[in-house]
Amino acid sequence: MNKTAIITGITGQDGSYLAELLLEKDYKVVGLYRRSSSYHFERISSIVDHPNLTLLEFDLTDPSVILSILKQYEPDEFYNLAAMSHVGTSFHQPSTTFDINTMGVLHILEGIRTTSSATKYYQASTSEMFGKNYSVDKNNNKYQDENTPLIPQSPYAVSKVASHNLVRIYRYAYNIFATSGILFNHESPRRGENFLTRKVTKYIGQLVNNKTSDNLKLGNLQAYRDWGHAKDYVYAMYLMLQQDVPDDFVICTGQTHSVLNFVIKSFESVDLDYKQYVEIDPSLYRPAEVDYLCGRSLKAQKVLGWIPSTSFDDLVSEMIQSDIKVYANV
Ligand code: NAP
Ligand code: G4F
Repeated sequence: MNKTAIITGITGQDGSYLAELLLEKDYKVVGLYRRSSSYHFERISSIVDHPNLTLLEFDLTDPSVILSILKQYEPDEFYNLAAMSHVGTSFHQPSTTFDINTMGVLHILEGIRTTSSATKYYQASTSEMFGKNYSVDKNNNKYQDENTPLIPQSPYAVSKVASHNLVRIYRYAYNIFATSGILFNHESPRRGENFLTRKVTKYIGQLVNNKTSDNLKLGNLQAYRDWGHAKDYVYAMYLMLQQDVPDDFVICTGQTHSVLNFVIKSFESVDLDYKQYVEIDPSLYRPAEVDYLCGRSLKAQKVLGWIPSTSFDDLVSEMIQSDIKVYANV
């Protein structure tokens, strides 16, 4: 019998890769998307007519539609990837961020508890939850893992800490299979255009094709991020729901690079000097920043058998080449 999985946020970066993965594994996938006044299925264009894919309109802020979908499908697995996922925006729209990222999670957990208690639930938790905090090993290396206490630094991160704790409580109080993946930054050619990596690679794609003469405006270049590939990370989500016991898992590469390093590498890969094109725009600085993220995924390696397969250099190169191609044809 085919398993049934519900994916929220199927139009996003991770949702699109996860849907492809589960369809390859013969799942029946129910992809939930929010209403839009224009077509927004670009990331799922290769699967949109797949016979095992059903697309349904919903909104994470509306509990009634979530409940009725859960009642109708009683899915084996539920991957909640929908979110207001931009950290900078969460400072301008804190209330919306909580409605979607925290109340939305509560609506799903309540729906599972009351109507579909055998469903395995995946929550998209995040390394942003560590905020200012890190652990230090005996060689003075700084890192974050499942035991590092959370000190969130943005409304986004606080909303995700709240939902992370809701998942933990529903797991223990109601015996629901609810797992949180604490994923560090992951990118791809499908990354949203207002996240740092894609903003840079999109600009280079336009520059190389003579489609822009503007400077690239960026904010803080001094923060460090542990960047992996989204395709590797959705495989980790799938593995988490194949376990017998729910738990929390950090997913990361274990290597960290500064934002500046990402910018330098990207421009160098097309033989350009970033200093001639990048301009610092103080309005892009965040009111509070997460300075340093570098994960340790020993638990995921041991329990899930998961390791990342894409290097930082390959990630940069894939994103640059993709955007050069995209803007050659625009
Ligand atoms: P993304 O590309 O921004 O996708 C977010 C998805 O959520 C989109 O499909 C969006 O729909 C949908 N959405 C937003 N508000 C909604 C609402 N009110 N109702 C229904 N759907 C709504 O994000 P991503 O990078 O794929 O990330 C997936 C999840 O992982 C998110 O929860 C994010 O917070 C979390 N996460 C991401 C990373 C990362 O580095 N990418 C790391 C850790 C955790 P539209 O297409 O209509 O906008
Ligand atoms: O690409 P970013 O916006 O990603 P950020 O804030 O790390 O959040 C992403 O990863 C989280 C996991 O840790 C996810 F939970 C979250 O949903 C999202 O996917 O910014 C990366 C860094 C930051 O330090 C930011 O201040 O780049 C810096 N930055 C500098 N200039 C910029 C810019 N970020 C953006 N988005 N735009 C800029 O112009």
